[in-house]
Amino acid sequence: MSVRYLLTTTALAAAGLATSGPLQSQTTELPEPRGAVQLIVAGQIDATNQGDEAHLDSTLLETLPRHELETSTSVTDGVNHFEGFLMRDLLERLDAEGDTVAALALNDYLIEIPMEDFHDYDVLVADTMDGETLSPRDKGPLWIVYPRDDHPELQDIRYDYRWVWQLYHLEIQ
Ligand SMILES: Nc1nc2c(c(=O)[nH]1)N[C@H]1C(S)=C(S)[C@@H](COP(=O)(O)O)O[C@H]1N2
Ligand SMILES: [Mo]
Repeated sequence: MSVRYLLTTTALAAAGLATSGPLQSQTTELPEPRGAVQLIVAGQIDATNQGDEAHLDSTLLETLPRHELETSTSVTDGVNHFEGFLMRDLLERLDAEGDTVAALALNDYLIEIPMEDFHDYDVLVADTMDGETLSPRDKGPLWIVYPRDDHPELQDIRYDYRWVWQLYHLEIQ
């Protein structure tokens, strides 16, 4: 590969031209996944790396600011300590715009979540609980966790539905 080729593609990519066709608006840079894809985000996003979708591996997800949350859940005993990233930070990273996030799990569970949840609350996409990496056998690899102990209104069945475990696909609508 020549230096000239590299410079040209870099300049085109920087200008947002390398991947956009005539009808496509400028896309935000997002690296290609190198490891196993943990989460796919589709729909109304600007940052993409596979067609119209963002395919996110752990390396990319780890670039999002880490957050911690202590809360009880409706499916475990006592208070658990979760770590992960905020849904809000992910949606901002991908330039997502929409009213609804449809969250799909490995077991085909599907629920639509209003976008305002992620602005109103620090909703976590957790990858660890009590210091252990969440495995697909135990609510992992990703679990949507609401700060339910901090907000009484979240202690409601309407929100329990939105605690999607084994999360693997989001569609912004
Ligand atoms: N992946 C996945 N997440 C899910 C579900 C499911 O079936 N699969 N059930 C939802 C529902 S209906 C509720 S009320 C909460 C708590 O589920 P549980 O109390 O039935 O265990 O998790 C939600 N998250
Ligand atoms: Mo439920």
